Amino acid sequence: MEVPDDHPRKASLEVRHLLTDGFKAGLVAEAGLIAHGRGEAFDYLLGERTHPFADRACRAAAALLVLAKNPVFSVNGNVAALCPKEVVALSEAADAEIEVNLFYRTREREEAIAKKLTDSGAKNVYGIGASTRLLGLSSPRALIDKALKNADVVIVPLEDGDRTEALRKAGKKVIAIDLNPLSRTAQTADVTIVDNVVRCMPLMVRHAKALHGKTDEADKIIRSYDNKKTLIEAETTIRKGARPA
Ligand code: PTJ
Repeated sequence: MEVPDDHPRKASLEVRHLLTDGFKAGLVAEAGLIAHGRGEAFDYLLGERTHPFADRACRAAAALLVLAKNPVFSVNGNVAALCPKEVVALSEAADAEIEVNLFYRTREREEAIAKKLTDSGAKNVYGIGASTRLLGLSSPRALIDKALKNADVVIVPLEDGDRTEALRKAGKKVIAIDLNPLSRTAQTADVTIVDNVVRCMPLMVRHAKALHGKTDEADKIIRSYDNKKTLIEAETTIRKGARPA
């Protein structure tokens, strides 16, 4: 359905339609629609805009990617439906591999998501039929492609907290994108971007391109970055309620 131009919630409804279309196309899990609604509520309280704390986190995330040897981008159904082109752009800007990693894992969804990503320009998509397990995690999210087990930095948008904990225990740095600063994922990650994935992905691509090859600068950014401060600023902003830009 075409949303009329003068509808006050046009942008939000169009993003919603990406999810419902993604559900019909077999990319998004039923629970993914519910997860999006939760995200929308936090986004509303954030004024549906990118705050300075999120921009700083995007820059710190880009710095981690510049310093990484084997970065991996974990993609689930919601992310594939919302921003497949930006996933490809960031993976190219950061020399990161892309893996499909699902909570509600079926072969059909793995393949539909991989196809969406290759149709959007991805050269390689890992994780289809993955059989290696990440220790300390019993959900299907534990399955990783053995080609990626040496990942040192993992980007996990819209994740469950237990995978982030397991990745950190395995010695990996985790970049989370989560509109809820109180979630276990947000609290456990090394860098948490409290912003809508559709807004912060283009920003991360810009930061990753600007920092490409600048390891000294990236190192300086990481040393001065404080994720606890980001989370406190995000929670304070939500509790006060931010106005739209
Ligand atoms: O595709 P699958 O099978 O891997 O399943 C994916 C879902 C999303 C169903 C699964 O990961 C899940 O249940 O996620 P949760 O535990 O509901 O967590 C989703 C988190 O992402 C919540 O904290 C939401 O606030 C947040 N969120 C939702 N939409 C967005 C978001 N954060 C950033 N941008 C969004 N658009």
